[in-house]
Amino acid sequence: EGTNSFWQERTDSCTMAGSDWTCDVSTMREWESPDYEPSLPVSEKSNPLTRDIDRASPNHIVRMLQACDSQMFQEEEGTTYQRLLSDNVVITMMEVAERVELILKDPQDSLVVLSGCGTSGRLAFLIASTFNRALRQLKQSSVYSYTIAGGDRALLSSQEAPEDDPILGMLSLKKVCEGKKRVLFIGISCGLSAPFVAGQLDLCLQHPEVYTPVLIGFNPAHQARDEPIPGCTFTFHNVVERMQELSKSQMAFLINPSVGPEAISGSSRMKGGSATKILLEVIMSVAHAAAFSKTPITSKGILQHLKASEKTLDITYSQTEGISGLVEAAGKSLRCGRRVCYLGWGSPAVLGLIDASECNPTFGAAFEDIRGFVNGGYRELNNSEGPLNSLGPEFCIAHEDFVHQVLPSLNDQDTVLLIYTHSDDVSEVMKMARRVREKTSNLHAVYHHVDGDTATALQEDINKLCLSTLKVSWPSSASASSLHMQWELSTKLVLNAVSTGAHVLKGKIYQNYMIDLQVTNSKLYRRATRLLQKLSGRPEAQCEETLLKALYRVDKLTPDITSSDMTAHILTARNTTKVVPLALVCLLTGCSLEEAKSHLEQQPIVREAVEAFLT
Ligand code: S6P
Repeated sequence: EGTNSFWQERTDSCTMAGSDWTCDVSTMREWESPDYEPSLPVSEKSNPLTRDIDRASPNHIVRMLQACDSQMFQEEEGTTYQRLLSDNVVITMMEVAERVELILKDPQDSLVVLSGCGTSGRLAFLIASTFNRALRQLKQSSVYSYTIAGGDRALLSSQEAPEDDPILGMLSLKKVCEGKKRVLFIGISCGLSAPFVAGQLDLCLQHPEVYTPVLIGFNPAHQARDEPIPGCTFTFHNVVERMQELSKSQMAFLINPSVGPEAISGSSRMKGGSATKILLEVIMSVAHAAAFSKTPITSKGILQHLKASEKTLDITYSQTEGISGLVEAAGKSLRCGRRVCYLGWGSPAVLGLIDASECNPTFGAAFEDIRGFVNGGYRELNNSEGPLNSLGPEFCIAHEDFVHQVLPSLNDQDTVLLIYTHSDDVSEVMKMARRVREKTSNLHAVYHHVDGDTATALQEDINKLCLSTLKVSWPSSASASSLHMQWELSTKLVLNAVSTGAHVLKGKIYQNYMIDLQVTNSKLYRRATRLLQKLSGRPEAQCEETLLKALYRVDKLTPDITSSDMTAHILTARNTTKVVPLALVCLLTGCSLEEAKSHLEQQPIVREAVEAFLT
């Protein structure tokens, strides 16, 4: 009965698709109530704003994402959660910036290491690269380094398993810090959950004479993950508690504002990633200004930078129509099994690589579905392990690779998106636009320029070749470096909207949950079990059992399976598909795995498969 009323509820809310979507203040703040999904940390809660995103139009999808993103900058109300603009957060940002400044002024034997898993690691890389480049321009030596779970291949592809490995984290940190006497370690884990980062923080706590640990995440400290880590005596939560104690004497720092639940539940690549980028860029920018242009680090300065990021959101989302058009085009391509390509120039292009790489773990997409390419390939990326082409086609990221691997097979059903700025070589963009146009008319552009800059004849020609151009104008008063960071954040928001929206339109999302998630690490395994519980209303034990049956493709669990640990299950999950949708169909209908499978083959959109089965 529970099941039926659940599906009934879904049908009732269909009307929303035809109505105009608006959001009121109470929906914006609903997640903050202590009664709202109390067992879940903020980063895993479902966002009330996007409950019906699965049935929304492209325009509504974009407006929902805008509303979700704007939650990042909501003021603190009451004492439930500290926010990005809260005093405590700003003060800790100042303290960390002062530590960075010290290292910048005396870089000998010192290092600032940024680290994380998945998107958090990719942003660690991006930010380390940006500020090392700034140092090179000032003829200063580099002080930034990064580690990412799974190494550089994880910059471009999903490597979810190393996230569970605290020893790997610890060893990779030791390796980059060899010979250093002073290290400021910045660990990023949006959910305060990744064992890889916990292992690194633990190393720092054990060697305070060298390491000062900083943790960036978006849950309150008490919501840090408290699940035992195999082979370790500590949990993430223990590490956070130790850091809290040390933070009183500024021997450790915790920056963990809440930014509200993600638009797609748990998809921390979105707000988690954006907030990481904003926080760290503000910290590094004010530290650089203090070290090299004698601008003291003040809370006012930090707040000004944060407000500038909020403005970046406003400027980007003032183009709702244009972004919706891109979402629609990309959605159409994915729905008919065709592809979306981001072809970019300069650092915004790297955001294209990152966005594309996240579609596999987030939506179970194939690497061909959404791909990113950057002009200059690995030369532009400048990652520490160098070119990775030999690892396979998904690691081929240069425009030449696009021309050889993808261009010949393109047609009008594929969407190609050019991403460039007024500081790029527009004749190069034109050349590429012409080549693409020979194969598909479905060509679009995202173009960043500064106010007052008039379009050249060449730019007009590019616009004519494109079906649509999203022209984003930025204030000419901004410095070159802050302009680049704004372009990057803006590109991130647009592309996150495109890839998320397109997968929503493809039918990959149920309410605001990704059902077809891959169960390739412990966080995702727990999320999958919880999702099955929520959607089927069945007890946890039954849901986990059904999950395992779907994962091992058996109708009865063998003693071998039941006696294996989660690590073994996760390894098996790497080679199986549709695990959670199959389990859900079995749970809701009581059918066998074979029946569920044939059902999903006929109707790959899970919601419709189950609805068809029930009626
Ligand atoms: C999430 C993304 C994941 C996460 C990774 C790290 O959208 O696909 O790869 O970035 O799991 O998460 P966290 O919470 O440690 O930053």
